[in-house]
Amino acid sequence: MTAVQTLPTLDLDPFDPEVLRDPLPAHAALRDAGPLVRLPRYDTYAIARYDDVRAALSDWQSFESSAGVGLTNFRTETPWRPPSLLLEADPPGHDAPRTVLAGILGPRALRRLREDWAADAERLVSDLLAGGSAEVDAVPALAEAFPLRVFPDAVGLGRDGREHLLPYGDHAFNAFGPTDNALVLAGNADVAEHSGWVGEQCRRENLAPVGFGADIWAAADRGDLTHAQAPLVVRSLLTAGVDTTVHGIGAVLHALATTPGAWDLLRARPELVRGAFDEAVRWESPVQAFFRTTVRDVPVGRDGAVLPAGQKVLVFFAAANRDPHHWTDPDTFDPTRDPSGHVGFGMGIHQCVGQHVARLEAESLLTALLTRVTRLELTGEPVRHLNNTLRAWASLPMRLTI
Ligand code: HEM
Ligand code: OVM
Repeated sequence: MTAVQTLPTLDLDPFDPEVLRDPLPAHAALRDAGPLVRLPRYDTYAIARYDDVRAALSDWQSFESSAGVGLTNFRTETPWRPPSLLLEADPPGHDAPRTVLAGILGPRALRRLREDWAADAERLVSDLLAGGSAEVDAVPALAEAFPLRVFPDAVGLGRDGREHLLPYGDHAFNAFGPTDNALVLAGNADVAEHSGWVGEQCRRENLAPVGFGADIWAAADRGDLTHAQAPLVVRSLLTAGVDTTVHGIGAVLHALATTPGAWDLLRARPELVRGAFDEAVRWESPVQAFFRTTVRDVPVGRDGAVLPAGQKVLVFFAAANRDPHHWTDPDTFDPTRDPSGHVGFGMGIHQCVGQHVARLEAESLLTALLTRVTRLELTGEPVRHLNNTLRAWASLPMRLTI
């Protein structure tokens, strides 16, 4: 059995701006070092190999989420906001909110949105192409514009204040990192304002009578949730449902613009669109990693490494999604690949409950673009947006040729 002291150790700060700018070498180093790696910088551990990431995500009994899935340990430190009833919860408390949201955001329930979102995407694209071929920054013009057009309406938010959504989510994802890190400190300045607005929108009287928000309150009326839980479940949608899809769509647009032949292939075979989005989620992993906390000593991998009880461990979805021991040519974005088994949406009891929403948004927008745009290409250097948890683009200068 490997003693704790002999665990492979890496002097690596996963939240350093240089690592966030290009995390792939750090992920490779973590995979190569062993199944379980000590990160003394934050007195924590990391799991980065595909099989071990899946094993940890499957074992919620040993790897809890209710101590927080960021670096902050809710047992000993105060969370920046009341914990999520989904993400930062374990069974049995996790069960009711999860069952409710899984119904509201499930494939059956989303069927009534499909036609509307297809029409919304066609309008967005035809406005962009009104003057013929167009040069745009695809981040604001497409990756942000489309989710911000359809998702707040689907939740049932009012018109005013929607500009709080992206910065609120961005801060929430930064806040999973170290609380004294520059990205978190910069976000702290405005967090009260964004948080205050988000909290207000979760109240029943501020939500439209039809939408995901109203559905959550109706679940409380049926007794599937308490009325005290309803606003926090709405808050989960507003926290997890915007930046994620913006950066997921940014990732697939970047992938399609930079992979030779990919756009032509999807134009010829539109049935590949859904798989191509999931492949982009694998390739980019818009949500890079979350922590778990051990509730007992847990063996990791096959060489006897043991993670002691009560420890934070960073579980790298992104590293698992490019593990060469599992994937052929992991660094290649291949729209014909079967990416099933990727952990870009997590796995196990916390696997993304909004994944069908994300896929429908991406499919709607890509389908509209593929109908009108014959060529998609970068016209300048793409610029990264740095976040402690998200892998994101700030700017994607592109030409859309009709
Ligand atoms: C959970 C990624 C879109 C709501 C998760 C998890 C991941 C993830 C990796 C697992 C967390 C864990 O294991 O601790 C993504 C990505 C998205 C996306 C990459 C877009 C491409 C969305 C959307 C919504 C959403 C659109 C809401 C409509 C949630 C919620 C959870 C979650 C509420 C917590 C589920 C639970 O703990 O049971 N997401 N997500 N996500 N996601 Fe997403
Ligand atoms: C939540 C939540 C769920 C997934 C991701 C996330 C900020 C938040 O339930 O609040 O990131």
